[in-house]
Amino acid sequence: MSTSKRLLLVNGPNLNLLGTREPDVYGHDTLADVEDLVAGTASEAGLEVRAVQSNHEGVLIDAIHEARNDCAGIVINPGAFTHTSIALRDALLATELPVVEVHLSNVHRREAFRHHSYVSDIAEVVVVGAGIDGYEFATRQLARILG
Ligand code: CA2
Repeated sequence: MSTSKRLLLVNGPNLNLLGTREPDVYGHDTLADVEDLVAGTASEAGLEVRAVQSNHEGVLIDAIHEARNDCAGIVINPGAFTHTSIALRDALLATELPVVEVHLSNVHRREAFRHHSYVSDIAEVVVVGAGIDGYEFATRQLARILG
């Protein structure tokens, strides 16, 4: 049985398309690149990673609920659910786990509807606009929080 701590990496809707469309906004890296980067960064800090991406709100909520049992914290890019989902927020709160929110783009430089996040005020750290590097920073921040 492994004794190392695990983090849950959550990527929301449409992030499975990373690297295939809109490279000017989201870059050329793929979701697999993101997951590899987080796994490598977490490993340096002695953490394991479980990664989930879904286009379905309920699937993400179920994965967050499961994290209560065996994860120490959550790195999440909720995609567009950032701006719409009280249900996702409630699920994150219910875990009582530290949350780090990350966005590839600088949402504050985009449309007004992207300026509000249902997650930011319950997150320990929020990272925006750093592209895929933001996931590395987010992972390091979660590792720091977990001590
Ligand atoms: O900047 C981010 O990381 C976002 O969470 C990305 C979401 C967007 O709705 C948020 O406002 C900000 C959209 C993800 C869509 O990802 C795509 C990737 C490649 C091609 C098309 C969409």
